[in-house]
Amino acid sequence: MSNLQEYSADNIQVLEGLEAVRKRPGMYIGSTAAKGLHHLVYEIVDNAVDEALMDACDEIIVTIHPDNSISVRDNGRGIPVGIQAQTGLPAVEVIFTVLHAGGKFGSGGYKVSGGLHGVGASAVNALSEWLIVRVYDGEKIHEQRFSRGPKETDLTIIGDTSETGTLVHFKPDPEIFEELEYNFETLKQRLQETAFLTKRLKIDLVDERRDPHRYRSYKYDGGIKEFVAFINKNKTPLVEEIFYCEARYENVHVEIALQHNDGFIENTYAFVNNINTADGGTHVTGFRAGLTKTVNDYARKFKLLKDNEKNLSTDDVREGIASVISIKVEEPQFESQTKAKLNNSEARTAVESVLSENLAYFLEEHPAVGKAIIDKGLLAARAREAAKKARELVQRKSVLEGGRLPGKLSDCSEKDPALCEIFIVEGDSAGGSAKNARLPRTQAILPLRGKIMNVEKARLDKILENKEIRAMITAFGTGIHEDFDIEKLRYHKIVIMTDADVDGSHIRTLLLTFMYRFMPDLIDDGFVYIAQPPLYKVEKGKNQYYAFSDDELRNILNDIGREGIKPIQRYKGLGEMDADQLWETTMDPEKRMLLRVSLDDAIAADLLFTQLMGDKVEPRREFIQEFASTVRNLDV
Ligand code: 1YM
Repeated sequence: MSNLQEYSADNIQVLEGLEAVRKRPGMYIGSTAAKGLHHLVYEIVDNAVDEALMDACDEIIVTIHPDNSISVRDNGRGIPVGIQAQTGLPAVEVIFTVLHAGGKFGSGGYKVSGGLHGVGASAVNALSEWLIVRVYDGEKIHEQRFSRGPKETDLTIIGDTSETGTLVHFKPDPEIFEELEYNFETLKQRLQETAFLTKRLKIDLVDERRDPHRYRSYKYDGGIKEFVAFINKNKTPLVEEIFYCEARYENVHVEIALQHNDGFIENTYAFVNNINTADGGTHVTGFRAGLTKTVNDYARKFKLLKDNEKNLSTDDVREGIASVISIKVEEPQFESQTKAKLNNSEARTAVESVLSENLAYFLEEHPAVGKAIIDKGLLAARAREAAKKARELVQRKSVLEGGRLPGKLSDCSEKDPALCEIFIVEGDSAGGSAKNARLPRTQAILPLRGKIMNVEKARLDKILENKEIRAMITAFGTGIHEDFDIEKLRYHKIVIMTDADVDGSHIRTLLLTFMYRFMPDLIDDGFVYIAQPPLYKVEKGKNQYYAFSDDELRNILNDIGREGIKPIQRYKGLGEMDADQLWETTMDPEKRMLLRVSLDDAIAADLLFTQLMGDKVEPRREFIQEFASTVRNLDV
């Protein structure tokens, strides 16, 4: 009797727990938009990855079904089906109906703390219209079904099997989520990252919504060493060897891989229990300290730094580095709710010690690598000195000139930045049309001549000598890098207006790279837009129609018929439009379409920019396709 009472009391608690998740989904999975929708998948996959980390599973298959339900199958031991003494229920039922703080359950080891929030399988169940779990125990298949949390069936044997593992199939609840469609690219990226971080684990992604189905399969025997090779894929590595180490220091498991390339940008990705810590933290601090100290010690020991030369700075030794730091700790502490920054102080010591010891050894074994890193660091130190002078010069100049604006800028008269827009226009002739077309009170025009330089391929001092770049920096008013101040932004819409051809898209990309590298907050805060000039003009009688895509052209022609229309005009460049046309189609705030540029996934963006700036064509094409999906449609 008392058992029964306890049982029903537990049961009530269970339902209250799941009800709480449904009432405040945002608290458990961050959002009910696309981000939260994808998060459900990561929660389930992370349980399977935990099984792989215990060496009990080596394959995970994720399937997007035609109804946008998701199934995740692993070949591990299978979630236990035995009755749990505490609750009198099968363990698997408890896993899916009891809210576990931090997803802690089962025995020891480092668990990947489920993506952002680590609330586990029960939260996914609570937020699913239905969920089915199947456990393969090598003899029987056990199945249990749930609906919006509570079970619909008891755990039942539905057949025989020789396999082991777990299958979870769920459909996100339309009562909860605003967005129900899974994005293949988003899942692909995350699963590839997970595969890099869990060496030897094979992860397959199948998209059944398309005919033929789309497949991706990731398996990296080299783990994060292959991650570094991937980051440097389209760059030129300084040396062939990639440094890699793996060790346990007290209770912290540390893995580090790195390789320098001939570029100037640092690409360091840091993970704690497979969570991407975009804002760094103690592990990254330890990495920097260990790297700088080891490289300088090596340089002194082998007389690669002269006695009268200063030590290389941490910035100098990290120029052009691609590195991945992956640590596992039992109780990660994060500075914020978003888990972007690690706080555990033992992580700093662990990473610094493991890196110093192993890198010192590696450099002695590979003197060519040591020499290349130090030569590059010395160049970086010199360039940094020069850049500092160049920057001071730029700043002093703008003060001397009384903050004078670039000569080519046709500024607007309005002083409130929230109302001001600046159009960055390719070429003087288009600049002329735009100048005649604009609203002089709120719209400013900055024409750029020809191509701006590729900021990934030059050092700061050279970049700041470039006229087009200086004109933009002065016009925006914000300064760059550490001097950047968004409060000084003079226009709340920065609109890139380039031709709809290959050159136009190249210039657009260069402009975006420049902004991303020098003023990332401009993009992050949503101030950067891309104008959408039309591709075609169709005229019939007195009516004019503009088409912004081939599809639209087809629709227009279908609607109005082909009879009596004038020859269709294809605009190759902005310069072919007169001021009225440009105003009407592209600049008039009442009618135009603008795309807002958003880079919410920093790691993805960074990899993409890296790909883009390589010398190979194929990754560039991939980039342009993928980038298109990070540019959100926005009517303004
Ligand atoms: C598709 C999702 O959840 N796999 C999975 C989960 C578990 C185990 C194996 C497992 C863990 C342990 C022992 C243990 C979980 N078990 C539990 C609990 N795939 C997926 N595969 N035996 C099996 O941690 O000791 C929670 S998750 F708590 F029941 F053991």
